Amino acid sequence: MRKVLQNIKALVGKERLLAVLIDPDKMQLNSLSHFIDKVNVSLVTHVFVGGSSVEEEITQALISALHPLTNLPIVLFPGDITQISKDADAILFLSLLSGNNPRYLIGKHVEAVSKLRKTNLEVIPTGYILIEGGKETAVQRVTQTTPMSRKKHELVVDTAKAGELLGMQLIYLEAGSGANQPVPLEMISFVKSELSIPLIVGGGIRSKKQLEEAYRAGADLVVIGTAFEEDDAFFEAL
Ligand code: 1GP
Repeated sequence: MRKVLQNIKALVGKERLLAVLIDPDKMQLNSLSHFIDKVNVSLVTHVFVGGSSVEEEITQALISALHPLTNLPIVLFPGDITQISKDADAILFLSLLSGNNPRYLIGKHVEAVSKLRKTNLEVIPTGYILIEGGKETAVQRVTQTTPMSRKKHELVVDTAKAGELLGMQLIYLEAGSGANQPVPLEMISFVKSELSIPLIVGGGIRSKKQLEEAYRAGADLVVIGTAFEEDDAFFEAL
């Protein structure tokens, strides 16, 4: 399937897209089938797979097990090049625009190419912007970068726009997994109004109300991991 981005673009403004994030380090393979049964009958439209530091075989094992269980697009959301699996449908080729660490702006990408060459994955250039979420998150620790201030809307807007002008196909505003505070709604609105590419928002969204607010503010696709991981009933709540 090479149509993940095309489908997202086609659905923007028509359908609210929702990705469940599965961290291979946290998901037990023997719980996967039960979990995916719930995903398949929920509002979820995409399955994202990734974590901040996951060993190679663990991601591969999870994707292999996941593939026969769902028809939803499986999209890699990798924390590192060890998380590239040829059996997913697409990969978010993330450049951490909010940080000034060259390894996460371009370095890891160069390392990834020899692996990507051996796959048929749809590669989606994605500008990834980390926003303060009220606590230190794994992305911050691993990348050794500082998130952008929740108050500097203009700088975040300009960063997202610069990503678009560089040719990114998606912008991802991230408060970090398990964030205390999701990305501010006003910031989502400002960024959305400047972009002509789809906007992904994630991190710290734990209720239906917060999800709806994020969509209303302008998120095209929302990513939720922790709330699904911690509470099975969240699927029904949605
Ligand atoms: C993290 O945006 C995702 O990269 C999801 O965050 O786990 O807080 O839902 P949560």
